[in-house]
Amino acid sequence: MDRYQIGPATLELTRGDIVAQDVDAIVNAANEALAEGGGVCGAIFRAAGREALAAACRPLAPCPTGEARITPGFALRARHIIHAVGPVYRADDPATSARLLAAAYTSSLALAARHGLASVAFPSISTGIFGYPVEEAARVALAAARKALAAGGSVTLVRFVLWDAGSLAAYREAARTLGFMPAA
Ligand code: AR6
Repeated sequence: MDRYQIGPATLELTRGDIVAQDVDAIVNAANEALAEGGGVCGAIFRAAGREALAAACRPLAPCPTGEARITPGFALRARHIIHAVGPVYRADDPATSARLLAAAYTSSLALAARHGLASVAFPSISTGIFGYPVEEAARVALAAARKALAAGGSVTLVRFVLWDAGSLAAYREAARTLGFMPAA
C-alpha cells in the first residue's frame, strides 16, 4: 500500500478488489442508465446483491456522464455505493474526456462529503470498457482527488484500488509526476 499526505487527508494506492474494501463508500464505474454492466460494475452488483442494487439504482437514473449518485451498499462491507459515470474515451477530444473524467471524481467526492462520509475507495474509472488510456486517466484522477481533499470536508481517506499491476504502476507514476508527498 502506497500512502500520500494531502493536507489533513490520506490518499492510498493499492492493488486489489474494490468489493472487499472496508470503507464508508466504494465507487462504481457506472453507465448513464445505472444498469448492471461488466467489469467492476458487474462485480459490485454481484457482491452487493443484484436485485436490491438494481431496484435502488432505477429511480436515480439517468446519471449523465461526469455526475454521481449514491445508494446503500446492501451486502457489501461498505455502507454506501457511489455510482460515478466516467466518459467513453475520445481520442479526437482528449480535453473533453479529461474534463468529464475529473468531474466523475469530483462529483463522487462532493456526494461523499454531503453524506458526511470519511473514507472512499475508487476503481480506475473509464480505463476498462470505456477505453481511457490508464497513464492519462491516472493523472486526471489523482489531480482531481488531490484538489477535492485539499479543499477540506468530511472525507479524510481516498483509496484507489487498482485491479492489475499495470494500472497500479501507472497511478504510482502519476503520483510521482504530480509531486505527491509520501506519508510518514
Ligand atoms: N475491483 C477493482 N477494479 C476492477 C475490478 C474490481 N473488482 N474489476 C475490474 N476492475 P471497467 P469503465 C478494473 O471496464 O472503463 C461497465 O459495463 C478494470 O480492470 O469496469 O469505466 C459499466 O456498467 C479497469 O482497470 O469500467 C459501464 O458501462 C477499471 O476497473 C462501463 O463498463 C475500470 O474498468 C464502464 O467502463
